[in-house]
Amino acid sequence: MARIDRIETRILDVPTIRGHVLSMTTMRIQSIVLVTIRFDDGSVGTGEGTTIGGLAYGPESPESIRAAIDVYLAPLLTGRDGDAVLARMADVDAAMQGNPIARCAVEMALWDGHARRLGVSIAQLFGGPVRRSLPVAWTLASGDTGQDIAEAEEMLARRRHRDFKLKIGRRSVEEDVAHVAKISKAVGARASIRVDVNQHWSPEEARRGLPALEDAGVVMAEQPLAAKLLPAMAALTGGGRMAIMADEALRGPDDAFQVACAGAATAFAIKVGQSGGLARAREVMAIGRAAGLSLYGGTMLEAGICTAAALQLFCTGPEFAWGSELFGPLLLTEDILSEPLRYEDFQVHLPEGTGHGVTLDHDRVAAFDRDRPRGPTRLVSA
Ligand code: MUC
Ligand code: MG
Repeated sequence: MARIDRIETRILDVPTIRGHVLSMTTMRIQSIVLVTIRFDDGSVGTGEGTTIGGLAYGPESPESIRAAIDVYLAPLLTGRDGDAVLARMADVDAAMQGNPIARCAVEMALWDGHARRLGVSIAQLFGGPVRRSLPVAWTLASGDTGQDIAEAEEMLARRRHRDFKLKIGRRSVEEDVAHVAKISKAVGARASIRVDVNQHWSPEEARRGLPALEDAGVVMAEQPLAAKLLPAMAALTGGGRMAIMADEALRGPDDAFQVACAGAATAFAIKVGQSGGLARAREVMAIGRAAGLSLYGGTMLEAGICTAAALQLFCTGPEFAWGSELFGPLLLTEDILSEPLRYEDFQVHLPEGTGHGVTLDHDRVAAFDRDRPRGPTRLVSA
């Protein structure tokens, strides 16, 4: 048995390679909460909890994720058996409501430590991979149509991505449709075009926007309406040919069951953080599959640790008909892994090795640590 000796957290602020324009925020940095669990046999597990745009995307922020772990979960779990991952998460559930990303970060570090002690990968803990790679989409969200087209061309030429997700919902429906149509026309049959509205349309806007997007060649729309509008989402799902994907509506298996029963999606974006951990994400996958829905490996634009852990899980699951968008590390100016994940031939490849299969570059982690020691502040006199 390996007892949990210490749980440490830190927040890294890593710049993005360009502004990432979503309907609710423009990201210029990504704040990553890293969790290190040290066990009494000397082994270590690493987890990551990441959200988008502070509190703009969802109810957890980097600071709340860190506080939930430091103040509540670390004292609760310290001294307990770290190999009994599900038992530890039952302890967490008895003490904490909500906070799915904080829950996920701790669970991920426990799976990682457990798998490394056994000398296996997280995928092997979940029954073993059924595939070694997943197609990986890229989000075109510079805020400028011309720049998005240039970026798409570059990704196609490098054979890195041929599925593009366009972030819309900030401008008028008509402006967004014109933007999407230009990009879709430019790439033609060489790429698949999807959109993500991030809950920003009303049902009426969606009824105008979706047919126009369909005419422009868009094949899938992610979370066009607010997460709570399940009946209206169901009407959209039944109303057109385009696939309708649930994202923000899926905060774990209970929500997945409600969305599936309401017929409020044809596809599920599976996110490990939003689901509350890997085990719960697997349950979301099972509910989606049981309801006859297609799956997509989603992201909260996480860095390498969470991206690798999600990939470990997704590679054990049923077919992901929509592939994945596990590109988070590529949006950052610097990778925090000692060996980056491999993106080749339009796929992201499962790393070899134990645990989540990746390791941190500790120098880079220290360089981006929000609390890193800084040089003396120069006081400027008035
Ligand atoms: C989302 O809502 O899907 C995933 C890719 C991206 O660009 O933003 C995220 C969040
Ligand atoms: Mg989304």
